[in-house]
Amino acid sequence: MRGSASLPAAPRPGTERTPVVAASDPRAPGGDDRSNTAIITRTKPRTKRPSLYRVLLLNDDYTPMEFVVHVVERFFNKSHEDAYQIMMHVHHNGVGECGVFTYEVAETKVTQVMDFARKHQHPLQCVMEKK
Ligand code: TYC
Repeated sequence: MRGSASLPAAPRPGTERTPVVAASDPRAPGGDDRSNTAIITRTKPRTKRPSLYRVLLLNDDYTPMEFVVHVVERFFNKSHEDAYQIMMHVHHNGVGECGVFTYEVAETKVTQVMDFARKHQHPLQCVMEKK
C-alpha cells in the first residue's frame, strides 16, 4: 500500500501550470498567501512529438523487380544496394518498409509511388500504417 500522504495527481502533459511570480516573492509557491491574492500562472508550452507512419510496399506477381528498385531509390532516397534488399524483402515476405515519416510526408510518398506505378502501368501497391 502507498503512503497516506498522497501527492496531487500529475497534470496531463502540456497542462502544467507555471507560477509567473518570482521565487523571492512572498506569494511564490509554498508562500503564505495572507494577501488573498491569486498567483498568476501560465500553461507551459509543450511540443508533442508527431505520430509516425511506416510506408510499405506490397508484393505482386507482375511489377518488374528493376522497377521496384528504381521506385525505392527515387522516392525513398535509398542506395541501389539498399533498394535491392528492400525489393527482395518484399518479394519474399509480401510486404516491406521503405521508410518512416510523419503523416503528411508518408501520404505524399504513397501518392507519388502509386501515381508513378500507374503511369507505367504496373500494379505495384504502396500503403502507410501508423507505428
Ligand atoms: N514479385 C515481383 C516479381 O517477381 C517483384 C516485386 C517486388 C513486385 C516487390 C512488387 O513490391 C514489389 N517481378
